[in-house]
Amino acid sequence: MMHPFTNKKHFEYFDDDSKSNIAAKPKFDTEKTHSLLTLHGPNGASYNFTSCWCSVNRQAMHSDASYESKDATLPSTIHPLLLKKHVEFLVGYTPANNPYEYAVTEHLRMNGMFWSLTALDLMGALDQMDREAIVTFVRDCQHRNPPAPFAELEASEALRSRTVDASHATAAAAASLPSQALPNAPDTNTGVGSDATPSTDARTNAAQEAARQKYVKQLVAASASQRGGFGASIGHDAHVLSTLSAVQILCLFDRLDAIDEEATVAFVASLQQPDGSFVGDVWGEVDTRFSLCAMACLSLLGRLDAIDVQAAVRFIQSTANFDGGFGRVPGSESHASQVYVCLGALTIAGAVDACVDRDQLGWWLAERQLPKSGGLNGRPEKLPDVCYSWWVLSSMCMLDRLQWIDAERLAKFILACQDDVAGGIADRPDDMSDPYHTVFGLAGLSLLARLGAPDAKVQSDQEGVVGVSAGLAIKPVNSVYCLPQDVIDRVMQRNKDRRK
Ligand code: GRG
Repeated sequence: MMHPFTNKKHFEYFDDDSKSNIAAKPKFDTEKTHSLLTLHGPNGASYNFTSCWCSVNRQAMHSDASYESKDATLPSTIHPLLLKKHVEFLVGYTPANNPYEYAVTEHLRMNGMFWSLTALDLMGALDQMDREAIVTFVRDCQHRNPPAPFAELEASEALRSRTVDASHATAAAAASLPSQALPNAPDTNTGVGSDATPSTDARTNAAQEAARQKYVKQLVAASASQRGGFGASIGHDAHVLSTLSAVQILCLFDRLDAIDEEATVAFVASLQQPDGSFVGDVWGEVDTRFSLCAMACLSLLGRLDAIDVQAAVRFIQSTANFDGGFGRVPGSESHASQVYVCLGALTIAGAVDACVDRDQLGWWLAERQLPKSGGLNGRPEKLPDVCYSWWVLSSMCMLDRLQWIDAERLAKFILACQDDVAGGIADRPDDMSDPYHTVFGLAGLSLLARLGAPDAKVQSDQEGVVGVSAGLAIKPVNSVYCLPQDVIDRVMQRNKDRRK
């Protein structure tokens, strides 16, 4: 039977401290809870109700054995931190060893390199990689050349021989097609390559010619606006995410001099919209992720002055929700990873206190810890995942509320996700490890070490370390940029010296 939601009963529950066994949490603020219940967010009352209900259930889970939450089960044996194995795993993550993964992740190459290289640096093993080869690859991913003039493309035989489906002959449709779509534009005779079955009537030569010209113009515009940005791999369209990863990699290797920095700054600044938001690339999607990418990139290059920071802050503020969290765009659901990007951007702008209730958001983030496994999820009622050890903990650091997490239990969860045979860290115990979860698991452990582990005995081979002490075997990580703190110190000093 479903019980109606009765505030009184739940408030009695919260008021009784003996029923809560959540370690190191703040005493529950009944008044705040009440205001949460009665606040009207952009998504309406029922949404508020659901979200608060999750909070209530979270408390109830601790004493009600009949309540089965979505959670992971930890194995009976949890290994200590397997640093050597993780280094071997990442150094050996080559196209030869992983041909399938390598082929299908080309669009993520720059990000993947950032994850692996950062993880290696956090473990003190960056020197095992070929620095010059990597810097050359990154440099080759930058769109450096001015675009070909329209007349040249217009006359190009390859483009002239292409016909374009007349059903796509609108500016809006042309604008929504990525540039790579052009060579594969649907064959007007067979319809191959097109989802639609175009009517023969609609395919007049004039319409096709107009559409083709629009494609070419679009290509020229796209090409022009990509200058200075980085693609995920050589020949890929520029995007603010791969641009940030490229800059982060160059910071790791202290080689920002290898690229055209001014062009990068101009590319990133060109992505800001009049409302302060950022698009990721020429195709126009807006997301608070892109705000962080742009602001982190420009601050690493010492050029935040190239954008309207106040407008960027106002846009991020507009994505705040009634529960204290942030979403992708105004009105979208709070998610821990979006909280990270928004807090990161606000931290860079020095605007956290002006925009955030540290206790309310800190509480929502602490709520992400699951009762059985100790792992963190990204939003209510979802499974734990090692990557949230980064998105949630880094956010709690930025709020100065890291101490609200049960560090020992989270460290145990991260260690339980290690692959003791192949090396690397997975999302959950017994899943397959990968560089993404490896870096965010290690970075999470590094943040946990900030809470201190008084009895820590870091062994000389840096293995055999368990619990929160494991984080002491890893370099301190910066909670905004996800780079080792020594790298950030060096980069910020470089920016200071250049301003002199
Ligand atoms: C500087 C570290 C760094 C990153 C750059 C792009 C970016 C900034 C951050 C990405 C933040 C983000 C949105 C991460 C996605 C995290 C994630 C696992 C999302 C999956 O969502 P669902 O719905 O998973 O598949 P849940 O866990 O909610 O079920």
